Formats: sequence, structure tokens, C-alpha cells
Amino acid sequence: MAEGTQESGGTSSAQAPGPARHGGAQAVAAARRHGVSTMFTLSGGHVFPLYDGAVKADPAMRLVDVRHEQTAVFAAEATARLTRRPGLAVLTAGPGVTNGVSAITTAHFNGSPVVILAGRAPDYRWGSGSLQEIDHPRLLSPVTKRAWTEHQADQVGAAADEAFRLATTPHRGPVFLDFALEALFGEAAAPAVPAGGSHPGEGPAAGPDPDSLDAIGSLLAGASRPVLVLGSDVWLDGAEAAARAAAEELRLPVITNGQARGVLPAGHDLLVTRARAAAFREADLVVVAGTPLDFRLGYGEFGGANGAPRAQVVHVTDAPDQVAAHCPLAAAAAGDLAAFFTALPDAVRRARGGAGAAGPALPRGESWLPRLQAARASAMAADSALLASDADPIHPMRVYGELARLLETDAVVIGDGGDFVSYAGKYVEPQRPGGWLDPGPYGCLGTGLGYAIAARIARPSAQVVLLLGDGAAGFSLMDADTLVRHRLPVVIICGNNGIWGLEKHPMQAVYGYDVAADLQPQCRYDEVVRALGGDGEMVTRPEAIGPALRRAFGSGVPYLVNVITDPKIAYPRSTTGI
Ligand SMILES: Cc1ncc(C[n+]2csc(CCOP(=O)(O)OP(=O)(O)O)c2C)c(N)n1
Ligand SMILES: [Mg+2]
Repeated sequence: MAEGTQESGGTSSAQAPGPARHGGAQAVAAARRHGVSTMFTLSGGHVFPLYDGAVKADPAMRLVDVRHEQTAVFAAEATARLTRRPGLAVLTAGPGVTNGVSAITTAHFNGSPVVILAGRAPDYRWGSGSLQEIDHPRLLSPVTKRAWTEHQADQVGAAADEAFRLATTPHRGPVFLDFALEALFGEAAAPAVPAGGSHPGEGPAAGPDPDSLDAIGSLLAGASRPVLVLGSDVWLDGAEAAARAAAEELRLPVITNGQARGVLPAGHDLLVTRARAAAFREADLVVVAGTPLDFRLGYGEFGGANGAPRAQVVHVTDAPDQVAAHCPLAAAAAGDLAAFFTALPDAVRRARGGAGAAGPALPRGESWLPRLQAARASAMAADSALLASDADPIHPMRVYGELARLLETDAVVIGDGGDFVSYAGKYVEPQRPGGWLDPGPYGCLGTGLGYAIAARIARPSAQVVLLLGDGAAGFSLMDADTLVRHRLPVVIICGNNGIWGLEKHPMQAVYGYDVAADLQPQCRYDEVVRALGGDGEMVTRPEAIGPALRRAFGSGVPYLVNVITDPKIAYPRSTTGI
């Protein structure tokens, strides 16, 4: 279970003794109780008390002010995903909130525990047309676990506490809470605090249902070609060690995605992500844990090649409402993922004839794992030429060949873009879980700078590398200013092909021509970062990439390496996700 989670709580409250405090101070105190140490925001009068509360808290809460509200929410989301504590974004009323909607939706799709606290026009004028008067919760309800308004000054702390409790309870997700102006500015003589005490508890994690576990144990015991897929919730649920131990004990081939990349480190003998096409084509059982059976996993349809029966599918999730309903499942389990993986090897042994059964856990076809390992080796061998390509203009894979040599074990790698980031997903193999941040299934461009800001704060001594398409750069590059003002050095590698590559090539394929897909060739995004107070350079020759990256890592400032790549090269994808 993630830190900051509690099972009990609710809106019931008791009166706390002590001095009067305004709503903002109460909300900041609630955030602190849930482990929040940074508030991401962009200023607006409706939320001044939250700033006052942060500044005057003891110790003060760090305040990071950004240049677009989406960046504030993306930063809060990345904080949650990296630290496994809730992230906090504070948005001012009206446009502050609506500017955050795509990022809030991203958190919804990613199951990220984020709390958005917002300002709101005053109740006493409601309906009279005061500035930025709009009923935010009606907009936010579909993309949050809950969205509501607190109207009472003495209830602001308890409401904020409930927001954090909800966001961090599996299945996690964003929670939106706005405060009527008079509630946030108002002094509460006796602020309410949660009845359960002032600290979020680590409630008992609900383990998997024993019957479901037995059913999955039997399926694994009988499978000849099983595959285990690990997704982001394995990391968010704190199940990475248990998942690795179960996979190793059962000798299961593993494919990782999202933030589970790195649960098995690059080079681990069971890690066959690079052979995923063969694994999914030939598997007779696919166990998917901690990620939805969405387009990234073929909607949960595996196997069935050349008239063979489809693979049986097992879905394991952190909460019952996450179990896939759109595809047939041979079994499913919901609950704490660490408890599931801890219990799994015994369930398999029981299915094989008693808890004492010795020897390898699975009597499967001997050749299955070696076959996938061979497929992995040949995929990697086939790539090696392009990773070292000296083509001019630069092949985007060469960037990854150079980067791989420089990445340290604890690096945080962030992807924001189209084709350029698809290459990263394939060729950057993390050594540890929780160090990879992509936008997730909502696929929203613009996450880059927000994620990078959060990563530098969450992992102060690690390398932070942002891989940015030139198109993606347009959504958030102004927030390089935030990196500069807050002294947050990050290495930004812009894969600059001068086009919206992931749209131009598909439109060509569909229509034989393209429109609205060209950007400026060789645009100096590096000079944008220099103008904002950072540094950078443009690279047009393949042999210049490595030295430029080394300068970037050594610079100690936000640094953009603007790599001009060949626009003719399209990422060889097998699906558009539609
Ligand atoms: C907010 C948003 N707008 C539009 C899209 C559609 N889209 C997906 S990939 C892409 C192209 C990205 O171009 P770039 O960042 O330059 O990367 P490239 O594909 O060229 O490597 C676009 C426009 C999106 N995913 N998100
Ligand atoms: Mg591009």
C-alpha cells in the first residue's frame, strides 16, 4: 500500500482546540498530514489563503509557481507517481481550473493520487456574475474520484483531509475540491479535524480473495507458455519486490510497462519485454497485473495465431472496479498487489499437489523461456546497427544509443512526444522501477516540463532526462523558466524532426498527402531555454550527440540538446491505438 493511505476516516469530525485559522491554513495542515511537502500552483487571488497557509506553516511548505496550470497538475501527478505520496496542485478559480483539465484527466487515466484544491467565486454573490464564477465540480466529476465544493470555513481542513484520503485509497486517482471564497478566507474559531486523528493511517491492505488466488494458481500450474505482465500499479501499490520474487520463484517470463519498467532490471534473464510480440502471439496464459487491458495490451486478446486457441487471460488489479469487463477472463483477483504476489507461489504449489511440493514450481514446456530469450536476443542484435547509426540526417535511434551509455542506475527518464518517445519506450531499459514517466493511456502531449520539475524535486541527486518531441515542446517549454527560477537542473533532449511525426506519417499512409503536420525545420528550441536563463545547443551530426549530452549532464542548469533528426523516419508501429 502506498504511503499516506488510510482505510478509515470520512467526513465526520470533532472540534479541535487551538487558535483560529483561516481555511487556507487548515488545508495546508491537512496536506502535510498526508505527506505533502510541495504545492504546485499558478497565482490567483481566489487561492491566496492557501499560499499564506503554506508560507506560515511550520515548517513552511515549499511552493513551486509555474507558467501554466497544466504544468502544476502534471508536476503534482509526477510527484505522486515518483514518491508514492499524494501530489498537490492549487488552481485559481475559473480558467485556472479549466487549464488544468487535461492534466487532471491524465491523472485519472494513470490512477495517480493527486489532490487539486481550487478557489471559487463567493457564495454570497453566486448567480450575480462575479469574476470567474463557474461550478467546477460539474466539469471535473467525470475525471476525478470525487469533485465537490466546501462552503464552511470550519470544515475546510476536514474536507481537504477527506480529499487526500480518497485520492490515496486504491484504486488511486485525482480528487478535486474547491472552496467558496468566504470558506477559504474565513477564520474558523474551532476548525474541524478528522475524527480518526490527525495522521493518515496505514490501514490493513485487503488481500486477494483465496478462491481467486487458487484459481490463478491452478491456471499457472497448468500453463505451458505463461507470461506475466506488470504495470504501473505494481509500483504504486508498493508491490515491486513481491512481484519480482514471485516471478523469480515461478520462473515466469515477464513483460513490464509504465512505471513497472525496471521491476526486473534491464538484462534480467526473465525480462522479455523486447520479445513481447512473440510472447503475446504464442502464450497460452497471460497474467496481467496492475494495468488495464487497454489498447497497449491489445485490449486483452492474446495468442490465437495460425488457428491456435486464444491465450487464457487473468487480470489482477488493486481494486475490484478495475477488473476488465470488456473481454473474457479465465480468472481475476482484486486487492493489495503485494499480498497477491506474496501468496502466489504457494497457490501454484497447492495446485500442483500440496504445499510441500518441491522443485521448480511450474512443469511447463522446457523450451518456452529459452525461445523468448532467443527472440529477445535477436531483436536486440537487429537494433544494434541503428543505435550506432552514423546516418546524416541523424536517425533518432542514435540518440538512444548515445543516451544508454550515459544513464545511471537511478535516472528518471521522462517521455513527452510522438515517434521520438516511442523509440525511448523501446530502447531505454530502466534498472529500477518508478524511474520512467510517460503520459500513460490518455496520451496527452505537454506533460514534459511538469514531470521534469517534479522529478528533479523528488529525486534531487538522480539524473533527470526529459525526452521531448519538437511538437510536444510547444505545450510546455515556457516552463523551462520554472526550472530556471527554482534552480532545477534537468537535461532536455529535443528530438527535432520539424514535424508532428506521429501524425504526418499516418496521414500520408491514409490519404497519400498530409496537412497541418509540419513545424519549423531546425527551430532553435535550445535558444528558447537559453533566453529563459538555462543553456543548450543544437546538434546536427551524429558524432556530436554524445559530447553534447555530456555537456548537458555536467552543466548544472536546465539544458536543452536540440538534436535535428531525419523527418523521413517513422517509428515502425503495429497499431495506432485506435
Ligand atoms: C494534447 C495533444 N494534442 C494532440 C495529440 C495528437 N498527437 C499525438 S502524437 C503527435 C505528434 C507529436 O509530435 P512530436 O512531439 O514532434 O513528436 P514526433 O512524433 O515528431 O517524434 C500529436 C500531434 C496528443 N496526443 N495530445
Ligand atoms: Mg516532431
